[in-house]
Amino acid sequence: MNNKLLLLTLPSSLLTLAAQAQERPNIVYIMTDDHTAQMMSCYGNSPIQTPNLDRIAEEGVRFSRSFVANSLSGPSRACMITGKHSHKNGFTNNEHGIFDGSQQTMPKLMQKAGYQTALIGKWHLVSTPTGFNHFDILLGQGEYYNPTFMHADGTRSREQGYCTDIITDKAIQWMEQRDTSQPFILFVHHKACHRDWLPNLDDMHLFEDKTFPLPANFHDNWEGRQAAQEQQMTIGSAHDMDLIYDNKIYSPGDKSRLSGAYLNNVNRLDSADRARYFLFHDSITAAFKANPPQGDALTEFKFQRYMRDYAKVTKSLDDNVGRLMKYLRESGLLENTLVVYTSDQGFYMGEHGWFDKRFMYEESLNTPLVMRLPDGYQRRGIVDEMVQNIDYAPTFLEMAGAPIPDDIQGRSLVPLLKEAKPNLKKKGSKWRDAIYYHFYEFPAEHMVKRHYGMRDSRWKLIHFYNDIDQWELYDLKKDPSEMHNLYGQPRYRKVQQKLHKRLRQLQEEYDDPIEEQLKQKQNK
Ligand code: SGN
Ligand code: CA
Repeated sequence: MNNKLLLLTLPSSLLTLAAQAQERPNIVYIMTDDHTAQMMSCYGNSPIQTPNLDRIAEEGVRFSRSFVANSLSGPSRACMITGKHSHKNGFTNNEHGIFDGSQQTMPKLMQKAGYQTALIGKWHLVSTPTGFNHFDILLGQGEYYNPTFMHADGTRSREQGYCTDIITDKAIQWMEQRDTSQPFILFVHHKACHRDWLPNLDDMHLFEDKTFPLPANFHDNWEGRQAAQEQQMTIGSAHDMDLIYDNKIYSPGDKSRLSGAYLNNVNRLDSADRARYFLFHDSITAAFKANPPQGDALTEFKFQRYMRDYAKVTKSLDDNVGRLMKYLRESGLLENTLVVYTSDQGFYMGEHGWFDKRFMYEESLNTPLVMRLPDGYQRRGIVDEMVQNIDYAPTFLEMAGAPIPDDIQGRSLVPLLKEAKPNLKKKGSKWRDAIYYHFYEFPAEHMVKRHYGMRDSRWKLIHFYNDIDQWELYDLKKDPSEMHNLYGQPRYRKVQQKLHKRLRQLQEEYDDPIEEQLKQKQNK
């Protein structure tokens, strides 16, 4: 039977479904780990080039104010997969969390709407993924070299190669053999650029003659910010940034807090590659040991090594995103596909003297977000409206033509994306004026205290609690690097009051019980 005849014989409900399947966009949702906007050239001021990521923005949109709800991997992933803040989805921190996969999630709702769902790469939510027709995931944080994957049938295998390449290969393979009668959503979730920034061996030599500029506040002394003073994520601290694990300064027999972890990771390479890896790093170690830097010079040496390794890992990531985009282009899928590129949070590239994330300060509250839009979505260029990772779930659902359940807390971005010039002043289409944030993982690695807060287009109010009770207030217009805590200064009394009120409203709107919990604790 030819196709036309086949269509004529199908009942009309099936015909509608078939037509819908063709019209509804596919979604390729690429998410990286710890990739930050300061290291993505379309965001400006990046010391490295990311041409393939930039191209997504050039052909689509780039969000200039894209935030997470909780700047840590598992919690961030739980927010995006449920469209809800951490206190609602229950996964508040990496160290004690197991994601309750029986709850409502976006992949399950997408399946219900007739989408095929697949997840490749980092998952990090501990429980077995639910709502996916197919998954192939890294264990926990995953490994850069010859990583082990857990497959959908529960079996595990160690695969030969570099993590970012393998995840891309698997994503393409899945699209090649998918059921083409249905639209799909594919999560491509990389380990790159997470600590300990182990490069693809072919990229090891890159950036070695580059000197990265120090951020202006690299030598911040955290005056007026107690939580910042008490963190453990400082590049200059021998405890926080490990010369062996993080900076790869190692000769056989050397030991440090994290040297065992370093060797475990590198020893995953087979012997020829391991020899190649050490041959390269031995010369850097020898030069270091011949003339070991001290004090600030040592801190700056560690910064340069950190930046180079991060840049190498990011180069491979950008190449692989290019490879995935080439596949989408050449297979004819691109025009009707929403391609999202984002990260689970931002990262400090030496700002305040730090690496890692967690704080509600701009570098890690922000996360890169660019999208190439499917047919029928007209918006292009920079989107300045404040968006958050709880918005992805409702966005994907609306694009799929599926209903958005009332208990989802994020907002669909479709109204921002549909028209070239959306009218957001119209009654009923006003966009949000502030976002809410809450970080819980304390006491824990890096020792960033618990805090919550709100940010609007100009101001930020943060409350650090648990073992302290400290407020911070920043004027992002005058002090974008958040060096001057204005809280309690008489000049800012009015604005402070206004922000407190808005923060309270946000906590009520999102139903975060923290204020009541703190009050109860005080009364005890
Ligand atoms: C690991 C890292 C930390 C990092 C957390 C969370 N330490 O524990 O530096 O903050 O992951 O990162 S390491 O010694 O194992 O490298 S997250 O992105 O997964 O939340
Ligand atoms: Ca992360």
